[in-house]
Amino acid sequence: MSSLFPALDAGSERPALRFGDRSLTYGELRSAAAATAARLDGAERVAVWATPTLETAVAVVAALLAGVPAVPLNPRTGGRELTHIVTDSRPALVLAAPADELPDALGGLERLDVTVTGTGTVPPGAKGSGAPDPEAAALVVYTSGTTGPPKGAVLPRRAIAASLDALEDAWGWTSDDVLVHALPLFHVHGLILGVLGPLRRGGSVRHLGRFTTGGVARELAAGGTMLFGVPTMYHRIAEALDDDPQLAKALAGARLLVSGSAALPVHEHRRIAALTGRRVVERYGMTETLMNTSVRADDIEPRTGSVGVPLPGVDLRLVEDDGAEITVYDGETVGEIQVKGPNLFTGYLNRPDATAAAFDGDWFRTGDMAVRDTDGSVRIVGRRATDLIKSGGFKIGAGEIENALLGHPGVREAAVTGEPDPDLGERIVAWIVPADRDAPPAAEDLADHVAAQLAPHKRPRTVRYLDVLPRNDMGKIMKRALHG
Ligand code: MCA
Ligand code: AMP
Repeated sequence: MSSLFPALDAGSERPALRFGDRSLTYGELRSAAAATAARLDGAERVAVWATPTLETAVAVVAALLAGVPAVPLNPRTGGRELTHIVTDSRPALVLAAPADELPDALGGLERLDVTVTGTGTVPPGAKGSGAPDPEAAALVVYTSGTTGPPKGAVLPRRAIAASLDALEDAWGWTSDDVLVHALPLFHVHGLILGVLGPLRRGGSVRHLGRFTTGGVARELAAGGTMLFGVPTMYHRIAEALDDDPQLAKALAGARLLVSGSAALPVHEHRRIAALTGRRVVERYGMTETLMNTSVRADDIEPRTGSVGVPLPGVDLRLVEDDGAEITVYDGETVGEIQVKGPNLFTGYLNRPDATAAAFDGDWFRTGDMAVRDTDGSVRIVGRRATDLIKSGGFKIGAGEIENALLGHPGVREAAVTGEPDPDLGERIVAWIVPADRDAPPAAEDLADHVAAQLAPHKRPRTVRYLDVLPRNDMGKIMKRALHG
């Protein structure tokens, strides 16, 4: 397999990465990443403390050059989840920016400081240089399931290359594109699409550090051509548009506005189109599959509410509950989306059981329910598992939050559901039977507890107290009976 980043091999004075007021050209990135790569030789796997900074991008590129799989860590992850991830993935080192303070939960993990001004060359024979094995693991990205702790999806180099090249085709993505975004760098969206994507094309990325509509307006007005965001970000943009003509002008001037990670509600599509004259293009993917479908940039139809057509190389089918394939494209018959293609992961780390359960033969079961319109485009209508919540574009398993809540001394029983939220898409709601009826734990206490154990985005936004949880004859909690 050839290099993942031809433009990096060439090195040049062209801009590659900009985070705030710090930036690197391709030549500088090559040199800095090679310096770090040289220090990874022989490591089996490394963790990256994935703050939204230049150092994280350099660390991940370094690991790819060295051919050492990288595990991006959410720097806000709490003790319990972090312990799980490092115990499961056993990184030899954690790569971090020199100023980062690392938590105790990383245990005795050796640290390697990543500098963006380093100079070096990749050692000859490094597994990531020359003609690396396309099946070799590039990244291990942790993702939540309905129950239990997150699982590490092992993503080979082949999947990253295939998915990014399919998007090149769908979006006409070139080296002239300047991508603007503010996504976190420990998930596929922000890291693979948002950083490795521009680098594979030889274009550039400007990361805002944290999301603000002002930052989006500023960077798009100053040469940004594409914007990537989750629906919560587009919702906040739509809210700000009325009072911010600069934002409307900046969006109107962009070449492509892309939304993903969750469904963008039709009314947000319409508000943004009405106020900017630009439509937002949706693409559909998953940690395990990278990108599956997208509305094409050159599509002349508006496609509101559609995630477009399967990307080049991706086979997609809809399947009934009994396993029968749906062959009609009638915009009505609902089935589970299954996919296969070079974009797929190789499996969950240390979890052959979960990997086997995720496949139907060669087909990966996404758990997403959809219909196909008469032209073959896909419309997602829901999810098979009600115990998976998408909040702010993050996938969160109800089970992991319930387990964390049950570890709080004031909680006797707990159930977690998702409720519609205009900003987050879904809001996490905790239903609690207190250990002591007369002294229930405060909602804020429970939110802090979950944030400290798991991650802040997994904290319940609403807590409701009950005397007893509704259960069926088998003792199973009947979540559908829980209503606000
Ligand atoms: C609040 N905070 C707390 C607590 N309460 N911290 C600790 N304990 C608490 N009890 C802090 C937060 O850490 C944060 O700190 C601040 O308060 C605000 O938090 P929050 O309200 O949760 O965040 P937000 O501002 O509402 O964030 C919205 C967001 C975010 C920016 C849209 O949800 C986001 O970045 N989403 C992106 C998700 C994503 O990338 N998904 C990709 C996975 P501070 O203020 O200091 O920050 S899906 C994927 O990859 C697939 C392949 C795909 O299809 O894309
Ligand atoms: P994750 O497992 O965090 O990578 O999230 C993947 C899930 O996000 C998918 O299985 C879908 O449920 C959801 N998703 C991603 N993109 C879209 C989209 N454009 N529309 C609806 N759902 C989406």
